[in-house]
Amino acid sequence: REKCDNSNFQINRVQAAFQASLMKNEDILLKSYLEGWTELQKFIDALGTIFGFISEEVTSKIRILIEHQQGVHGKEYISMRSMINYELKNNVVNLHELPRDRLQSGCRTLLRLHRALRWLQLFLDNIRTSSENDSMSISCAEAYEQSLAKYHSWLVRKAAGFAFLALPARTEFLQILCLEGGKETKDKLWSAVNLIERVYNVTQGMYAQYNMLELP
Ligand code: 1PW
Repeated sequence: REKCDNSNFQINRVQAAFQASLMKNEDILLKSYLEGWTELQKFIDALGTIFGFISEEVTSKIRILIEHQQGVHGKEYISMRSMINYELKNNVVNLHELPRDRLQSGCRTLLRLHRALRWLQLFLDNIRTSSENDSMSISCAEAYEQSLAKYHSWLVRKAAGFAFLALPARTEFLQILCLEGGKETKDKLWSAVNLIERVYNVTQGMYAQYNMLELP
């Protein structure tokens, strides 16, 4: 049995970070958003080395955004809206073709995390409503089909499909994630899922407003 301490994934911390990321004016604080993702990454890492390519992809996207935040224009990367305004005004965003710059735009990078966040939201919700004999592989695959899969190439979809097959049965799965199966866990998942959905909707609204939902 896994030892669960402060270094493990904690759904409470996901909830706290995304809560803190919601600003008053329909905007998202990037620092807290990335903290939420860092905690979600512990979730992904707990699932084993076969999820390594997914974890690395998340690391690389988070790193790009942090690099922008620490760069000379860092103060423009405080919130999602300030980032979008800055990058659009200064032609940082490539609207028509795949970026060739070493440091890709914050906008297209965050859009990838945003799409993946829907997957996690749906998967966490599937975990919440699951019962004893439900397959976590199927829960995960269903969430993926409903969200991120449509943005991925055939090869990535295949690789993801193989990784999902390696997910353990529910009891072990919950232990690995340091989640008890009871009502308390379900309540925590419920509030985290709701918060993620609110953050997702604010982000989605902003990208729609700036017509950037399809950024290459
Ligand atoms: C079971 C846990 C579920 C957590 C899923 C959250 C992370 C999803 C990351 C999937 C990564 C798959 C491999 C990379 C794909 C990239 O091509 C793709 N990135 C994402 C995050 O979808 C698109 O990024 P790109 O190639 O346009 O820079």
